[in-house]
Amino acid sequence: MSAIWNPALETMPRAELRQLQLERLQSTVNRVYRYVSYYRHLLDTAGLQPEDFQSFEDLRRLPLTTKQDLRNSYPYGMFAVPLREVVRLHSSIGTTGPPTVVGYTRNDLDHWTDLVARALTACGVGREDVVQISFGYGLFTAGFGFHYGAEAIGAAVIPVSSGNIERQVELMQDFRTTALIGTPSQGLHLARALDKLGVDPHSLSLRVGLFGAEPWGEKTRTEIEQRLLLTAYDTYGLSEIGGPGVSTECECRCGLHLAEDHFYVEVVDPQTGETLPEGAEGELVFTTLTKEAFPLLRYRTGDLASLDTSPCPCGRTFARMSRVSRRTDDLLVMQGVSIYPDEVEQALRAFPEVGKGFQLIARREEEADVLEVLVEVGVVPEMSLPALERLQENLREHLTRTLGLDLTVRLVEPHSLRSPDKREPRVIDQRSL
Ligand code: DLL
Repeated sequence: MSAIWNPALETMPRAELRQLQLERLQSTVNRVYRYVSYYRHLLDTAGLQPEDFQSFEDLRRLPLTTKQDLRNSYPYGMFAVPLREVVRLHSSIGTTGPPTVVGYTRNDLDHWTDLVARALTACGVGREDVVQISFGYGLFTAGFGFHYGAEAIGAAVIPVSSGNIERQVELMQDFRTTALIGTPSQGLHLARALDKLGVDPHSLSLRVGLFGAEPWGEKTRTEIEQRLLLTAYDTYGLSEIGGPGVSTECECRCGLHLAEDHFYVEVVDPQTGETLPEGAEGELVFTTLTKEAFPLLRYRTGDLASLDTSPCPCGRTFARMSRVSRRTDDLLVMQGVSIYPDEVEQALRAFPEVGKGFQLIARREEEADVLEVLVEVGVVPEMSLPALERLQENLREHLTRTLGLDLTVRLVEPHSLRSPDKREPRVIDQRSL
């Protein structure tokens, strides 16, 4: 079993952990009541004062905070410190509305670094490793998040960022990369690039990979492991809560350990908002416990998972969450037909000419629901206009038959919906707007 970065905290008895969480919750509530008008208003409306928070039951009396609440406060309305105390800003990828901006104080950055260091250590990455970070650096939290964590554990960091796949392969060969960090799609993309360039994976030094920032499953894990010859771990996070480092698998790979000393996690029924018992699948809801610049109470993620607090062979006592395989906003019901994006993805696999990205857009036109499916064209080969029109019509026929619903298809540019740095939502439901 590999080392534990912060054993005193990561293996703390759960009763002590609860006490620590409660104390940190009380100080967070105090802070947001004083400095964030949105939360002051929320507490006042619920008839709560900060000193009323004596248990997590009291927290549950507050409504959930949503992405829209963050958007309404764009850019700095939810910050709990003045800007002069903020030393870093990141932003989520804007899709339908203004993006969300997250700020970090010096302490926030130190905590974040520590969380990522824990995650890397849990996956067996250490100071002997050469870590290639293939996540984008920039406003996206992933590149910088992993960068500082990897430096903290003393690994040699290659900040290559995303893109330029040939260069990625060259660096893996020349710098003898042992640990690869990126999205699972990039993992597969690299595997294909090795094939194309005729590089034998046995000639590389890869042994471990941390993959996340998008849903993936055991099939993809097996494929990445077999083609890149490494052990692949799932790592989860979201910018609103701080970025990567929120939860990561340990070597047992039986769920992702949540950094519960920094976050209080609930699973709620996405429809009613009611807290669900351990083991039930529902929407993950996070309350930050140590964040100074951008604290959030009961933030609903839209990610579906379940929790498990049973002992883990690795010795960590932090609860484990299941993989996030679906989002609450993923299911689209139209004319009584339930449409899952996974189903569409599978149907599109029959067409080698199309790329990975697609988007379902539901609209209401003259009292009727209509569905438009945007489909990315693949990068190669270049197609003539008549061939594109034929493809579009074939896709329409195939999807109409598979989904049992009339729809239109529109082809869009390669990578315009999905690329290593960009993930448009797979479903946009404009009917309720
Ligand atoms: O993706 C942070 C991150 C970076 C996590 C690197 C892991 C590795 P956002 O851009 O705000 O932040 O996107 C967050 O991506 O709510 C999930 O829906 C999805 N997501 C992130 N990690 C996973 C994962 C980063 N391991 C949103 N499995 C989240 C499934 C994931 N979905």
